Amino acid sequence: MTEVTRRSVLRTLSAVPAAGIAAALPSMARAAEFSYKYGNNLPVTHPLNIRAQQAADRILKETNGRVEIKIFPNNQLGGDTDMLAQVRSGGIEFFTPSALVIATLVPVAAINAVGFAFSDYNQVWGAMDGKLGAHVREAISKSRLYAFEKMWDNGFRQTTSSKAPVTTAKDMDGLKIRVPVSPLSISMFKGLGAAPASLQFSEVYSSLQTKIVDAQENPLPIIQVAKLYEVQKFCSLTNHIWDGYWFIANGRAWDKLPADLKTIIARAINEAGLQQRDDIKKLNETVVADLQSKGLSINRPTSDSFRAKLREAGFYGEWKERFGAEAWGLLEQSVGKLA
Ligand code: X2X
Repeated sequence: MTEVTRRSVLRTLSAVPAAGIAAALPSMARAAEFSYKYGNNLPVTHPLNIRAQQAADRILKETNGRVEIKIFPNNQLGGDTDMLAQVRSGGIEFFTPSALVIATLVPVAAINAVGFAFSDYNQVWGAMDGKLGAHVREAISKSRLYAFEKMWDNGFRQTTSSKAPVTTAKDMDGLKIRVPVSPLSISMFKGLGAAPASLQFSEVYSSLQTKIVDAQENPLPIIQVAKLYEVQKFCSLTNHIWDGYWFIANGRAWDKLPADLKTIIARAINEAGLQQRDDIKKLNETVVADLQSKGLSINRPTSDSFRAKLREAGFYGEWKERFGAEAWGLLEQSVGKLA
């Protein structure tokens, strides 16, 4: 602002009664009444960040500047474990943990990640937009967090390695593979005979580069945007877990919001989530060819040997018990009998 305009603004303001000052300012220039931070673990180019930014822009506009959401992508505020602690304490107001990650706090949230449970997206969205998702959201709310209704897509997790392709369960034997900070992932890869290590996503690229681990597992769009193909040679389409992100808010911050603002925010975030699912769906049509062109060698194993190995290891029986009959029953309503 130049001196002249600043002075003329001040002059104008001094002529306005105190209560009218805020109303006299252009709405967007005012400090927002609710200024919120949202942290996540993905690069800005991932559809989750693109759609979240659009939602934040829409929320600012539809609330006439009253609610501003600032996005901190790519682990800028720390790894997942840190961000989960921050959203609980109120250090940040929003976070998108993967189901695997929020399960360190709300164990039943890992139910969608049971190995080889979902065979396609119809099953996934039927369950997560239906009773299973509602069951998980209810459990999340008991931790004083609010989970928005629509889950965002991470994707079906695939296995990459610098050593060799994975064609059957035998190839998992002794494999040093990074998995998220997730008890279910550790249990599953141990069941498959691998040697899994839990690391924050913020450590994945460097740990593959320095060979602390040889392999990792993530959906293809993440392998693409996080450039994991630079430090991996083989990509085996194991489809072993379907993983999604819960968009969550700190419970106190959410409860404080007036109902009309809640409605605007929830609509913008849930609709952005549906668009983000579509983005991933479209990406999935081109991502294999793109990763191949970047030097990844792709193979498509069938799931039989992996399922058999997990059954033999008692994986399904153990997790049925850990999740409880109700959650397991809801999962089986969507995918059929598992164990
Ligand atoms: O950490 C991972 O692998 C990621 C990015 O997929 C999750 O958020 C679980």
